[in-house]
Amino acid sequence: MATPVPVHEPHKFKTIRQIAFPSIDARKHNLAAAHFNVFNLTPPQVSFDMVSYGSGAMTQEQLAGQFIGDEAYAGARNFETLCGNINRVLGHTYVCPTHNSLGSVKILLHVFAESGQRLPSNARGRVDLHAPRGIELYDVRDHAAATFTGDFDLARLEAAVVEKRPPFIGAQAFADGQHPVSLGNLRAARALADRHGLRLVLDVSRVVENAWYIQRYEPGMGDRTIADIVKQFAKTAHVILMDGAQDARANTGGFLATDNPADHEHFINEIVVFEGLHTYGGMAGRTMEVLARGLAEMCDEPTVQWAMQQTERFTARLRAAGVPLERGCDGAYLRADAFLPQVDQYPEHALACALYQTAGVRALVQGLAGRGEHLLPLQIPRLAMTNRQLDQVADAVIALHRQREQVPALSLERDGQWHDELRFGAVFADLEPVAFDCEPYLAHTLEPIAVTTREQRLQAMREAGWNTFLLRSADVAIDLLTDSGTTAMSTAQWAAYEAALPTPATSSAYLEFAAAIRDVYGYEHVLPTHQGRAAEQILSEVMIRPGQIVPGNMYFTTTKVHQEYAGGVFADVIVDEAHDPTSSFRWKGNIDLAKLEALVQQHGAAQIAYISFELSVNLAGGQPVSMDNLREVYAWTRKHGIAVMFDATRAVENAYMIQAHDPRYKDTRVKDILREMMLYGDGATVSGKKDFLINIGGLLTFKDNAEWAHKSEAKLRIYEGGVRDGGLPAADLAAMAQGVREMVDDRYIQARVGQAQRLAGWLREAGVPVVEPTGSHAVFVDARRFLPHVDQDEYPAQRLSSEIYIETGVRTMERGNVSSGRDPDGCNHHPALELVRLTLARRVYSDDHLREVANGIIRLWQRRESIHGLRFVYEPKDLRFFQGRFEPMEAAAAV
Ligand code: P61
Repeated sequence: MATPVPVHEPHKFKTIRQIAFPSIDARKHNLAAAHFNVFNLTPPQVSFDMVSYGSGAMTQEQLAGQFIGDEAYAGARNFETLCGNINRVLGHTYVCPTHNSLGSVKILLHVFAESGQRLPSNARGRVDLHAPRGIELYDVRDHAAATFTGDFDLARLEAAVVEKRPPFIGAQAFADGQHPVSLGNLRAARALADRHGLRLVLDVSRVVENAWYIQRYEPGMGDRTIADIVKQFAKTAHVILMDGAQDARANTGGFLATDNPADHEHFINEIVVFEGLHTYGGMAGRTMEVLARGLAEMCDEPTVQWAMQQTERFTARLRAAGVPLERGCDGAYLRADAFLPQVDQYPEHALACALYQTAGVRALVQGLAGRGEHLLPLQIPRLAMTNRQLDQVADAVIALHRQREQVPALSLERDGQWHDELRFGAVFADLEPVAFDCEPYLAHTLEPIAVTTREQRLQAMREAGWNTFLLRSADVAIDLLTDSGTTAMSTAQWAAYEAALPTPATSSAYLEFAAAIRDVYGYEHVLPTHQGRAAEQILSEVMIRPGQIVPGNMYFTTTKVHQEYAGGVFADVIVDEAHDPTSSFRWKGNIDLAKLEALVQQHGAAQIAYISFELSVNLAGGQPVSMDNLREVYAWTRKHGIAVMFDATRAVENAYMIQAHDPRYKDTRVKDILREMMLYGDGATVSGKKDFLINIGGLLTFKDNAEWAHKSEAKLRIYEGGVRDGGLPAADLAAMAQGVREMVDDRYIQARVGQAQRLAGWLREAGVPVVEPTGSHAVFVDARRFLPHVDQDEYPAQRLSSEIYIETGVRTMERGNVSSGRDPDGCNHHPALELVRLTLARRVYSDDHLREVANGIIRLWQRRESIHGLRFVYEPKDLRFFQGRFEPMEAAAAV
């Protein structure tokens, strides 16, 4: 049996590349400047570039390979790796590397063919390469074939071979991107070639996608693996050639390979003339490594099934709406002439322009013009897009199809032989534009996630003492433990990281970071720290006199510990609604001014160290503070001479909640909302591992008080590092500076918070009790209502988080009785909130991952009575939730 289609990506996003969303006016301007030929548009002008060549997401293994290029002129190690992998995956012995498949074709034709010959093939696309050389491609594809439309018509092939005496027979896996070939037919073509003493030359650039068709549709092949079929398929030919930028997901590269040493010798004799040397063939060492690793990985069964599912889904959605198309191996090939029957000249260009105008989507027609095909490919960049994005692109095409009659023809202004040469003029029609609200980024590199069985997970949970903190990441499929430091960095952040110049003095990266903070917060003094708790320590030591009260809107573990270490006493002043998981009050992060007032009455203003004001209150469920509350608290503190210190760890998320739920701010950019919020405070600590979109880093910042900054710097030197780096390398500072710029992008933050809202919605629909309203960084499941039969001293949230892992491979975090600890008298605190936190890493998971998270939890909900409690078998004194170990009550009862 073939692997079932995975329900979500078998990987997560490791790094991302941001997408631009030019306005409709900008798009019109760009189109005119591009002479109405979308070939002339550049990526920053395009939202979704629907091309699959060299645009796929690499794995992190491939990316790592990029850094171990052996750039020796001769005999590079990477060449040996490449040869080994070609041999293993494709079964051919002798390898001749080339710079890409054009290089391979160049060598091939030079060695075997000459002008005036006719070459039978199942593919026509390569006519572009043959015609200019005076070699005619002769179509012998079986046009009557039903599924394997790329099969040879063997009778016509035989006739062609006898009559034309071609130099060889050309074959292409997934011919022209649309026509899969059966293994049986390819073998028959090979037999025919052998009978006539000819070589069968096979382009395997899209062999994986072809193999999927064989596995699915060719009788008797359903139980073979993709890897097995790929090898059989490639072995069937005398000579293979491959373009690295297709199935192997390199950005370039290629090769010819054969088992025939004489042919190989011919190839490598030409290589020195046309491509390079026989051990690099026009590829950098790193390219050979990326290609070699891509080859080794390209047959991974779940990945292939996932990618092909995307193509199926995309084309099915378009088809269902009546869009005329041919299904390709990597997307939908729109039939522009049927789409726009009113346009008789270059309908594919008219369609491409209309699609760009309405949606910023680029579909590219390439090669020789005037072939009379009028197909406009909408190819899916391999593994780079989510289903949510693909659905929205499909919907943009469907929206255009509905207004197809309005799409104008283009007038030819400059003719040419090739599509990229053409220039047009046009008058814009009033086409209804389409807006996207999907993730504003693509996957750049991928990281595999664990695939485990239930038995393996149960075993892992036992070994972890029923504590999700003690699980190995390698055993976790979807990790919702925390959003702290788990971000996928952008390519722009990596670029800054690489470019940063190290120094223990003042780095340019620090200046960039400080400028970014001044820009988004409006605060003058910028002190980097290695992460949030380090900033909290310094702030507490500088600002708290022993015995002083520190009022705060709910505690956070590390914040409270540092306040207490400095001699302060934490006082909770959050509104009562925050402690009630069923209250749907919108601003549960607010401070109750009456509680503040009471503290001043009781202790006097001088006894208040400062107000510790957290934005998007983590332990309340990621609950926002309203702008009104920020203003009121600030005004109140001005009367009493008390400072306001924000925990701005998730301030951007709070700003987004204000935009989404305070009608006065619905048209204000998140960046401007944040700037106003920060006006109502005097300083802030930040765990940069959240909002700042980085894996490590933190910040202590003051609006204008130079004395606090000076005192803090003295501590920074002792605890952290230099005053301009806080112990962070310049590289991390540079990535953080770029993250600060990216975090205030409205589309990003909307997509992020939208994920939490959708996940909560799916759970709520099924009756699973979740904290209301849903916050911004996480969804909190209410374990008290989920497991009402489990006593709070048997740790229902801890047990529920363990069961979620065993059921689904999803890791979550307890935030309840275990986290909150014991009173001095030894009794558990019994907090009002007994929760399991499902925390969303930034830019890492898709909706499909989260849908599966919801499904697993819903299955548990349906059998909740069978779930019991836990008891401690090892209980550390401080912060026991990190390292505590448990056993199930039922196990304890059985003894
Ligand atoms: C988290 F179980 N948060 O949410 P640092 N302030 C706030 C945070 O959310 C925060 C810090 C300060 C974590 C990590 C974590 O008991 C725990 O950069 C609002 O982690 O030092 C961290 O920032 C501290 C999880 C921290 C815990 C402590 O997952």
